[in-house]
Amino acid sequence: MENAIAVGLILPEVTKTVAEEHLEELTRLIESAGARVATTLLGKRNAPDAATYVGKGKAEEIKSLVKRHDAQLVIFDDDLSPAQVRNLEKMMGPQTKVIDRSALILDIFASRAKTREARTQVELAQLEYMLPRLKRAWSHLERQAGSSGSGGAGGGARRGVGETQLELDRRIVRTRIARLKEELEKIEKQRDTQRKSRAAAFTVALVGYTNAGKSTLFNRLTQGETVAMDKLFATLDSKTQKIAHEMPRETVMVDTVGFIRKLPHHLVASFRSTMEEAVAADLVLHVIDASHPQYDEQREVGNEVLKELGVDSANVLEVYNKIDRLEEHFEIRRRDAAAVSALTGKNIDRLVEQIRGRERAGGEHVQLAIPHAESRLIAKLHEVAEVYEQSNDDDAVTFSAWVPNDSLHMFSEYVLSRVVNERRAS
Ligand SMILES: Nc1nc2c(ncn2[C@@H]2O[C@H](COP(=O)(O)OP(=O)(O)OP(=O)(O)O)[C@@H](O)[C@H]2O)c(=O)[nH]1
Ligand SMILES: [Mg+2]
Repeated sequence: MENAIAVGLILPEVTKTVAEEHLEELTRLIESAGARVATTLLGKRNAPDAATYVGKGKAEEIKSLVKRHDAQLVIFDDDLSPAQVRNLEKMMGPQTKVIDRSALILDIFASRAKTREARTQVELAQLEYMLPRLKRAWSHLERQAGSSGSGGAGGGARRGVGETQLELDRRIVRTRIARLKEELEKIEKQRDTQRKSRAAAFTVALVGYTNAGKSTLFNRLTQGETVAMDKLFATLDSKTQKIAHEMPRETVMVDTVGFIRKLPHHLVASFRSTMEEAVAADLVLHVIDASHPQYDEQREVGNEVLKELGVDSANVLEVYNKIDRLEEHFEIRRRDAAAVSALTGKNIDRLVEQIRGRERAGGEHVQLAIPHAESRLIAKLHEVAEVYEQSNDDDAVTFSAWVPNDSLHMFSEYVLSRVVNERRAS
């Protein structure tokens, strides 16, 4: 296992406590990546140093810590410029790698990515991160770009006249980036098709800070077996499963990748297609670890990402999780919120009731009689609604169905009666 030194900086805009907590999070990230944190170091400055980020004195201090702890990695809690990385690596010596928070997160994502979609997204983010930092030949990339796919514009390692090695490297990376983007577009189309096939179902997406308990809650509500771990970014792929409770409509849950503060910009962009699941959901459960000292900051990070993705806040329900860890009663100030323990199951029935309430508000249970001649409309009903019962009369088909509000107008002339406040019979 590699030894790492975690480095942070207290800048005027943050307090010492906050900086310490951020460094604590960095430590968890490093451990999640599979390295050991030998020691941490927190500097204090009015502004980052252009050459070394922490300043020359602190950099010397890091160097002696590297020696003392035999560290192979020095990891900074903020993004470093390519020049800062170069200067610091030169100081630390050839045995020590200097990386920043973004590179670390990209590493974790790369090691967790299992599906084609996640792998494509991570590779894209890595290349976008790498592009401005290229300085010498990337022979492994050359091989990748040359071997994947046939022909294509600029593919392979043909060097143009007067092109320097660096220009060539950049061209190879750009070509690969373009290909990955095409690939992602294809995957996104497939996802769209899958989503349309679930159009009649009510979809509930779980989003929130990493380690908040999304997968645990997913398992609790679906009786599924998604991996939940006390590790940051345990889940990378969104996963869908039917909810295991009785609902007015067919209801599916979607588990998604977690957020973290200062998430590398490229990563957010690359994981957009995965996160689209949250945007398309009828209801978004924003899971917050109420037992975390920074849960408020984590909630804010979640809100920012949701805003960036264009999720309507009216569709969001805040779920304060891990209340089993709290000694006092957890007071929720908002009405559209819940306080639960995904682990023990406390208040889960209440949460399910809240989800049900949202579902009920989103449509109506109606009895319909549609003439046989209206075969298109009947097909439409099967597409947008959940049909509970259906029977054939001489001149019409009668239905008992759940119809979402935005589709009701299509069927209004055939409504026989509305069923109020009755649970699904089956
Ligand atoms: N005490 C307690 N622990 C919980 C609860 N819910 C989840 N956990 C624990 O918190 C850790 C993270 O849970 P996950 O469900 O993997 O969290 P996640 O939000 O899916 O995390 P990522 O996939 O990494 O974003 C695990 O060790 C869970 O056992 C809870 O209600 N109470
Ligand atoms: Mg998870």
